[in-house]
Formats: sequence, C-alpha cells, structure tokens
Amino acid sequence: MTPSQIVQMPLLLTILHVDMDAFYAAIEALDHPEWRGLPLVVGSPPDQRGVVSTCSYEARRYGIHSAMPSRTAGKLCPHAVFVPVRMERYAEISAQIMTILEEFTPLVEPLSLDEAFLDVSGALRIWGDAVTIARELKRRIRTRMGLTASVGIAPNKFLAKMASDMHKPDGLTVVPVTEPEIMAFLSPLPVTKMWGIGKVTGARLAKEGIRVIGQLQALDSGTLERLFGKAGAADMADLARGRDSRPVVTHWEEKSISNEHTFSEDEADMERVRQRLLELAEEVGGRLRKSGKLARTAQIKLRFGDFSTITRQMSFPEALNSDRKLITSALALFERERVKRAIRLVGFGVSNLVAPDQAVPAQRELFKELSGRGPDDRNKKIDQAVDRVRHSFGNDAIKRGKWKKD
Ligand code: TTP
Ligand code: MG
Repeated sequence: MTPSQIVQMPLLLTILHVDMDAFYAAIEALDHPEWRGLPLVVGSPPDQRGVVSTCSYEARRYGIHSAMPSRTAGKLCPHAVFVPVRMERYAEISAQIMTILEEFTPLVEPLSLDEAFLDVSGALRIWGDAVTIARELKRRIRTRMGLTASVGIAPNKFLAKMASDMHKPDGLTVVPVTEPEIMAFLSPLPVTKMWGIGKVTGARLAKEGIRVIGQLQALDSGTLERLFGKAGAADMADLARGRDSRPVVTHWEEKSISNEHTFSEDEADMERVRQRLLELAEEVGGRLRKSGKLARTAQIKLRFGDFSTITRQMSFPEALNSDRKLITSALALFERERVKRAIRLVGFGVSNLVAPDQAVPAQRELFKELSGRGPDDRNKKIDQAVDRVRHSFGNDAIKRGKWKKD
C-alpha cells in the first residue's frame, strides 16, 4: 500500500448513541414505586389544555405518545396516572447519567437530557469491542440509577441514532459497517425516522409515495433537488446511504435559544398571540439567564394558516438578558407586522449570545459603576427572584400579569 492510499482510506469510527427509555416517566416510577408497571403519563392533566411530555411503555399500549393532547390521552386510557413534569429532577438524573458515560470516554456529546453520542473508537483498545462497552454501560445505568437505556452502535452518528431507536426499550442494536449492508439496513426504515425529516417534509414525501429510506436511495439527483432543494439534495442522498461525517463534539457553544408554540386551531385573536409571545419570551429569558450569557439579537417567527412563515429580528445596542426587554422587543417586532391573518405558530428566540464581559463597551461599564443603581438593576433583581422561584417550584409557579398596552 502506498502512502497516498493510506491517506485515502476512510477512518472507521465507532460511535454509540445512548437514549434513555421513557425518560421522564421512568424517573417518576423510580421515585414513586407505587406507579411502577402502570400506564403513567407525564405532562398536563387530562382535564386541561396541554400535552403529554412522555409516558410509560404500559401507557403506549393504549396509543398514548409524546406531544399528544392530554385530553386525548385521558380518553384513550381513563385509569392512567397523570403526573406533572419535574424538570429539575430530570436534569439531576441526566447529569448523573452523563457522568457514567464519561467513565468510558471523554468524547461524550449530550444531545438532550436523555441522549448522548459517544465516540468510543479510542476506548476499544481497553474494552475489546463496542458491544462489551454498550453492555457494561447499560449495566452501570441499570444498577446505579435503576433506569434502562437503549444503545445503537454504528460507524457514524446518524446510523447510531437510527439504531438506538430500533429495539426499545432496553435495546442494543449494532449496525453493519460495509455500505451495501448499511443500505440494506436502512432500506425498510420509514423516512420520518431520519434526521431533518419532520412532519411537514414527511407528509410531502408521503404525497409522492415515498415512505421508506430504500425509496430515497433509488431517487435520481434531479428528483432529490426538486424535493429538498439544491443544498439539501446532496445531504439527503448521503444520509439515505448512511454516510455522515459529523464528528462527536464534546463542548459546543449554545448559539441561540428559542421556543415556539403551535395553536391547536389557527388563532385570529391577536391579544392571545401577544400573550403567548410574552410567555415564550419569558421562557427564553429564563434559559438565557441559566446559560449565563447575554443576547445581542431577538427574533420572532410567525407562521400563518397557509404555512407561509416570516421571521423578523432586531439587534440591541447592548447585549442583555432581562425579561422586560425581551418581552418589549418581541411585542415591538410583532406590532410592526400589523398582522391581519390568523396565526398557526408563534415563536421567539435570541441569538448572537455573548459572555457578560463582552456585552458592554468598556466606557459604558465605567459609567454604570459611577452612576450607581438604575432601573436596570431593579429589573435584574426581579428576574433573578423569578428564576429562583421557578428553579424551586417549576416554570408555572410565577406568571407575569397579562400584558397591557400602556
Ligand atoms: P424521548 O427520548 O423522545 O422519549 P422517551 O425517553 O420518553 O421515550 P423513548 O426514548 O423510550 O421512546 O424524549 C426524552 C424526554 O424528552 C421524554 O422523556 C420527555 C421529553 N419530551 C417532551 O417533553 N416532549 C416531547 O414531545 C418529546 C418527544 C420528549
Ligand atoms: Mg428517550
């Protein structure tokens, strides 16, 4: 083999994707043994508006699933136990699980509270093979935490994530390594399981009769471009063949924070839209302060009944994190649009996040110190107090008064 051939050899990685089973529900059953083995729903109560966050596998037998209206869940299984979300507790357990994962490799990339990628390529020398690592990792999570996880093993992130989902709960799935075998592995899986294919794209593909990944593999580049645009077509062709070169990234910086709400029916009452926008801005503000950063840019997103979508943004002269200013910016952006049509979705987000020491030009910082406390200090105190109460009692413990024009 010549040196140039060695360089061209693809580096074969071994990636694990770990995803906890029925995460919030499993923690509730752990903390309340009397609920174990029962249909258990975490989310809004069945007699209120709101949705299911997740549910136990026993509840899934009745057709209940994440994001379903709780009212529907209550009808499907009237004797299910409904319990509210306890985010702080789930975050605490999540941190302990991530610590267990780091016992196998420092290359751990958490994706959410209940899932992470691990690049175990280097750890293979110690453990022998990836299946041994996966079994031991599942064992440690089970014995130390009393919870089960599902694991996918594959040569890249995309395939590992597809695999962890295949034999839930308590699953362990190994993806083959050669391209023909990978193509055959992906072929029967629904396209909606793929990264980047959400409900809307899934529905559009279904209209074209495309339901499984094998059908995507067979499409020519012209058809792919028509369906996914020029930029998306190549990515989609790669993913359908199981090619993905994204590395496991241990410390990624949060670039933006956002949240959005879809109304159960298109909303024509703009006062309700404003109220929802206010709540979204508050929620984003809480997460922004938790991240320890300040935002330079705020953005709103509006989607109308016909799915057309607009985004509008504004920049702040000084980076900030106060609820009051975020809410003011959200509402100002909204008022500017003079919306007359019913709204399907409203969203709010902040971006251009900076550390506090980069937020204020040096001279102004000095000026602030000289001028003492201003109204900004008062707002900051209120925000901090609100965060503390929410930290202890959950997000719904404090709601700001209804927004009024004054
Ligand atoms: P998931 O991993 O999607 O779901 P899960 O862990 O409950 O069940 P499984 O993986 O076994 O299928 O999401 C992890 C947690 O994120 C879930 O426990 C609750 C929360 N979540 C929501 O709050 N809303 C949602 O729509 C989804 C999908 C998840
Ligand atoms: Mg999960």
